[in-house]
Amino acid sequence: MKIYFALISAAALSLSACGGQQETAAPAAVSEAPVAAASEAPTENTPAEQAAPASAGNAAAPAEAGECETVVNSDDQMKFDKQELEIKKSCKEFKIVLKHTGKMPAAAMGHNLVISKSEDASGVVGDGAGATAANDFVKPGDTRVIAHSKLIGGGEETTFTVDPSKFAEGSQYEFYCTFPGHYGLMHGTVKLI
Ligand SMILES: [Cu+2]
Repeated sequence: MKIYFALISAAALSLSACGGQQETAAPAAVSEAPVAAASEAPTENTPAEQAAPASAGNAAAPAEAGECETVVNSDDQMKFDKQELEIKKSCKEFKIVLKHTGKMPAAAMGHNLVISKSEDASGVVGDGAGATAANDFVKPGDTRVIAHSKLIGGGEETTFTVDPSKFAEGSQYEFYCTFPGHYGLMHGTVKLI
């Protein structure tokens, strides 16, 4: 019996010794892995980082024509600084930068810029109020909307683009803010030039 116990305890010792070796071996293997991954990662990223600015530069060059871009300011007094927004029809896409020069947050004095036919404005504004701030006060998928910006608060700005081919000859277009209660002071005419 003594021999039997001795064998068992010897087996147990060798098992625990074995487990101990594995435990000490495992962290060594793990600590090697991140080093290998980290040393590989930069060599993979470097070519991608070099390629990105080159392609961005090429794409930005033709779109940088100043005639296809305008800035509209809005403020804490619930006003746009333009009563008329000129959009050049010959532009492939027309960029509009909306700035909020005030200090009030979007929840209290948020502004957006929405463009539609004049006859559709009241419907877009009405449905926009129900769409809530989470949807920038524009009903999702509203086909009456030619283009619209995000809702912004004081100190923020946002840029969006308009496709000039979406404006039909002979129709009247407006731009306005759909934040509830703002349309009365915040609307103007879109003039296609
Ligand atoms: Cu507004």
